[in-house]
Amino acid sequence: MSTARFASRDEIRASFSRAMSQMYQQEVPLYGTLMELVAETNQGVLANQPAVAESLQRTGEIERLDMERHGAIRVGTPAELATLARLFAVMGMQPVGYYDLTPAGVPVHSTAFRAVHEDALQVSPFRVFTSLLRLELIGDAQLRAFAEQVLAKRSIFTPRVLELIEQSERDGGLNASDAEAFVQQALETFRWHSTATVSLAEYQQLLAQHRLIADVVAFRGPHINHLTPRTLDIDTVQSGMPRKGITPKAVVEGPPRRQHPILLRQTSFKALQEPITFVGQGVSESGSHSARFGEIEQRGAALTPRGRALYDQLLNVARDELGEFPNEANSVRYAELLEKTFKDFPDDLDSMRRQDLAYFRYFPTAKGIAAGSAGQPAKDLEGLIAAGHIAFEPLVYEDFLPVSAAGIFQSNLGDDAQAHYQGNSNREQFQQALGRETIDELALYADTQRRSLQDCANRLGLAALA
Ligand code: OOG
Ligand code: NI
Repeated sequence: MSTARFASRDEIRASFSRAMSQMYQQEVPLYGTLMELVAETNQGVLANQPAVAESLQRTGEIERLDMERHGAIRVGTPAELATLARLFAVMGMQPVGYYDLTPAGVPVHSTAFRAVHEDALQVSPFRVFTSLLRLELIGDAQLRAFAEQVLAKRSIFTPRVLELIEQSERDGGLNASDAEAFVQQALETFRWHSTATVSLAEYQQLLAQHRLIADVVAFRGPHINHLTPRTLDIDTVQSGMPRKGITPKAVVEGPPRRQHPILLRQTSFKALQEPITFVGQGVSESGSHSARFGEIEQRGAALTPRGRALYDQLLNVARDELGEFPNEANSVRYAELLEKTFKDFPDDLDSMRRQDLAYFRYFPTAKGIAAGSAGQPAKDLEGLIAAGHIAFEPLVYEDFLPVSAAGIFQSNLGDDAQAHYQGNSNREQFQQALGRETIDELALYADTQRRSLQDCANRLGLAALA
């Protein structure tokens, strides 16, 4: 019998996330600068806001704060997406959610690969926002055929990583040294290539169709286009960027600043122009390409379907009233409109919980545990909360927001990228390419909440808690 011990998938993911961060810091020094600014800001918040520090302590999130990040890639074919799903699965990352970006003029649909269980997220919350180019939306049939042909020729995975994926699938995991090799090999898929696979003229044709199409088709692989650390105060980072020589995008995406943050707020700095060698018929031509940028995020409470509906509604009201895309010129007014409309979203945890707007994690308090099963003053959740035997903290939103993602894409693709696509949302087609269904993110939060209630019941000596 085999006594092989497998490396934990969560540890492989943590190690991959560290390796990615190191690679990106070397490749894009401005990302390192951004990391410094985020670390300084987070330290300031922890020192000055004891309540925030306490809450992070209680949920254990303080441990994951420094390793918290997400990245993004864009792939060209269903086969590439399907193999990526298998590669991410080795690290315990599943496709969660479906995001259609075509209404915003970006010809992709996407999912986020991430860990799904709270214990796994605790070890490493690393996520990768992964987009599949919708080639069928390229209007020019000749160019579409060209793009298909170029993509068909490339292999974005090293032969060794393909072997290791198969081995992990066959054996049920990888041992420590194979896991290490896997991380090094997997990294290659996400590396930047300063040499394109097409000529400058071909690149320009692709670019004229859509900047994103050029970004996916003209290169050997799906370079990671940004990595995003998590900050506890995005407004301070946003206003601190210029001091560090970083130019932020005009507005912070997502909800306004609140006492109790919800969902996700994001901002980024513009993509860099980087030198590229294009290869034509026996000639090399110099040019440039812009794809890579830096982003920061502040994560808040995961919302229930009801909370999410309210968020979407209020965001729409603010955007309708603004009457145009948020930009440099209207950014102050946009912030005011958000502030005003979101007054209708309760900003205290008790209301958010009672009105079923957010998901929570429940904890037995020391007092509750000390009371033991005989000493519980109530058998229901509300009674136990009132008695101080159970406390709660909102669950962190682990996912993305389509309107925000579109804003991040747009700010990095340039304003000339506002295209209009007829194609409709096509989750079916995406799942077919992926080779499996995407997971419903709301079900995951509900599961975590339920498990925390069961844990409270167990530790307070009660059968169950509704
Ligand atoms: C992805 C943009 C979306 C986010 O955080 O919402 C994104 C991309 O540009 O490929 O990263
Ligand atoms: Ni991002």
